[in-house]
Amino acid sequence: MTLLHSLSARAAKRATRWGLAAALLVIAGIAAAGCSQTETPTIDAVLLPPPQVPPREVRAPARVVVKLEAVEKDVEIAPGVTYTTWSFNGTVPGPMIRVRVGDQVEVRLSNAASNTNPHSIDLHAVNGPGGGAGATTVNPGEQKSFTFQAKTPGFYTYHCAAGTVADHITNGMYGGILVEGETRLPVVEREYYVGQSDLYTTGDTGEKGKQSLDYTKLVNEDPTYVVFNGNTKSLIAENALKANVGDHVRIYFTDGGPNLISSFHVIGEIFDKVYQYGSLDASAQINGVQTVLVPPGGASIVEFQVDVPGDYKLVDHALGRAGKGAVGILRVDGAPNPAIFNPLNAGPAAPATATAPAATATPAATAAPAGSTGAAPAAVTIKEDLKDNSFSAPQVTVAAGQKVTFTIANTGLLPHNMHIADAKGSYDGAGNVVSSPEIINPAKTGTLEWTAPTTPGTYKFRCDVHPDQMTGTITVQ
Ligand SMILES: [Cu+2]
Repeated sequence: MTLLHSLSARAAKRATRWGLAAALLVIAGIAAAGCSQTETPTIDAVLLPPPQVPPREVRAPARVVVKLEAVEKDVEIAPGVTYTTWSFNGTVPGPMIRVRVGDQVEVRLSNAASNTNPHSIDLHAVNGPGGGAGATTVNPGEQKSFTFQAKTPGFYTYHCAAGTVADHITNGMYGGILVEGETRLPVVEREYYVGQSDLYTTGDTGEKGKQSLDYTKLVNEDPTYVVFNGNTKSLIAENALKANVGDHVRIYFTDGGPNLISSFHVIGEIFDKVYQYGSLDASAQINGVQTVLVPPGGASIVEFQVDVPGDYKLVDHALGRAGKGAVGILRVDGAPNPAIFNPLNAGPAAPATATAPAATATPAATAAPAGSTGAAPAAVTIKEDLKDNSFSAPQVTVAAGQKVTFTIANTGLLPHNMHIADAKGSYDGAGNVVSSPEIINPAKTGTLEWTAPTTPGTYKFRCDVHPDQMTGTITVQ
């Protein structure tokens, strides 16, 4: 209307020059040109891979085009474990969609001809049959679309509703859509998007190689993996979420399921505000919450300010699931804040990266000095605890030619392993040795047999799950 008014005003000015009849012709021409199209702009939804959140926009209602593609591809869901995921736009969860109340949302779903299954989308933000599933059921090679009006503010799940539905969701076809109200959510320093889902593979947890869907486990609700953002590594090590001390963090959390209710918790934080069930109605907002329940096909928005630096774990507080992958990290950088948190038993202030004292192997009393008699030194056993995320003995000293057995206990909440590089420092080359089992789940133990080379030198080891944080060296004397 604004455009029409201003053009009309200009036309009226011209009327004083050209005469009323000419002005009326100009106005009629504007009306015939279809002014309503210029009133409601068409924009493409910004779609980003998780954990990214589309940018906050303050704008009038628009026609928002959401371009989604069903993707079927093999990905790694845990170290060394591959699985054929089905997804929206190639990520699990699919991209977060951000619209506002009053938008006409046009959802376009295409299914590549190279795919093998029909797919569809049911958005819980829709008022209409199937949430759009019927209107978007596409066979390989097809594209379909529908529009809906975003009516009720909130953060909602979307998912594929083809097949037996549960199989399409567990394979990765779910995501979240935010419908903001007239009043936008306040600006915060950090916004993240996290989805939880449960996977059911033919092999056991951690079993290497290509895995496929186990329908019996699926219907018995006996998951092999419970993960954030599609795999066990999405939010740990170099993929950790980041914030600085003082930041307000908002997490849009959706539970795709298909089966498990999430007890979402951030260890060491209290949610300052929770939008229960993802509702943006004022009545749904509660303050000071430790753990939120998020049902499959549901969502929540949590907000908290971080006061103290360190690593904060994102978990489903049904903590048996941590061993199945449901762990993420929020890494907070900044100055210590002893008024809020002050570890009194830590002794004098130490750098955050201080390592544990070197563990020196204690060989059998009769061990001969290496090289003195030509006899190999006696075998030794060295204990390594895997913590989140460090080795209890990051520096080890052994004799040349010595046989070493590492006994390894995972005392943390995350899966870890121990992997010794070869003489050239390679974790792939000849002579590298990895623990058995290759991935040691929380509360589990493993071993690693290694014979020190006869040449003195330094040998690297690491955890393959946390290669940047969990490292150590073996000095061979
Ligand atoms: Cu599907």
